[in-house]
Amino acid sequence: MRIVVLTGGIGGARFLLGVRAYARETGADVTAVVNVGDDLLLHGLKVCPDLDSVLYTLGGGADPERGWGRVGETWTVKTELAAYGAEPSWFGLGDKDLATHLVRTSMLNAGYPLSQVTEALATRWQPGVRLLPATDERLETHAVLSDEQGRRAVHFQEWWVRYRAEVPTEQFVFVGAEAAKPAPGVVEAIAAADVVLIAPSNPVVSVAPVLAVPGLRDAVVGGPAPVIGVSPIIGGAPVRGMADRCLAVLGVECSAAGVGTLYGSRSGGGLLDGWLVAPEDEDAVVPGVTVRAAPLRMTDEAATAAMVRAALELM
Ligand code: FO1
Repeated sequence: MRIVVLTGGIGGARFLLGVRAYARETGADVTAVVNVGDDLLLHGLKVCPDLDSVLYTLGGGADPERGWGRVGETWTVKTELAAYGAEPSWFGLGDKDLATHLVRTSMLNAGYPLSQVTEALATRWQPGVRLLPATDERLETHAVLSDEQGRRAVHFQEWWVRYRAEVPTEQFVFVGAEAAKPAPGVVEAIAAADVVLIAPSNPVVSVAPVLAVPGLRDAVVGGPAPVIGVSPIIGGAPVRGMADRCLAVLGVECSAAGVGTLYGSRSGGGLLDGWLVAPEDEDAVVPGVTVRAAPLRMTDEAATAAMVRAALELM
């Protein structure tokens, strides 16, 4: 079986642990199409948080408490930058993590596209799934704020990390999306897939920027494979992260039904054929979409693989 997963964020990386476990059991082939909207240029370096979360999580190098960055990290460079008063001081790169950004940036500066750079980084981490950025082009999620300083756009990371998503926000924009193309292999993988899974990632700032790449959404919606989503909301609260604050910006209820309805049914011009929700949300109704319930807490790899099996039973 060929499985394509649209993913982003730490929840998405942890979901991939379960997809990989399922694939190891069954011989399935997995391609992860990863959000790049969180990416930023910092101190001259290209940082790709969602791609790195997948590499580190599947490669056994992620910090289990923070979820992002490397386990056993040290912060000498961050301390030295602070001593120079270098900004931004609200976003920290660990010493081990920095090596990834140095290698990536050198390769990008040498002319390699992000997809090839990611493949090169994956030779070290051996994630066991094929990892593709949604696009090789620069695509950044920005938040449009409206506060006492007026109306202005800030990078997603400033909104998320500096302001903890607690500033009056009008909308999100995916800067560069119109000119972006799906990375090589993305549309082909979707066209050849037996199923497309939407990871329990943040629908607004992880999945939406992936689908904003022209041609990518059409490949999923118009493709032959059933599209099954897994709810990132359990009992009205995000499994992790701040999806509640992101959904509030869109005026969407923070519930399994709310997110399912935001994605919409494929038969009605939306995305989904099936929607997997937690037992707490078994009464959720998404018009035109088959809804099933199964435990959705990704407590360990076996529990996450069971989630994946439950999602695939919706096919
Ligand atoms: N999150 C934080 O809350 N504070 C940080 O200083 C921070 C640094 C950072 C560096 C590299 C990286 O790959 C991720 C980092 N994150 C940090 C996590 C990141 O902001 C978000 O969790 C993701 O972008 C959301 O998926």
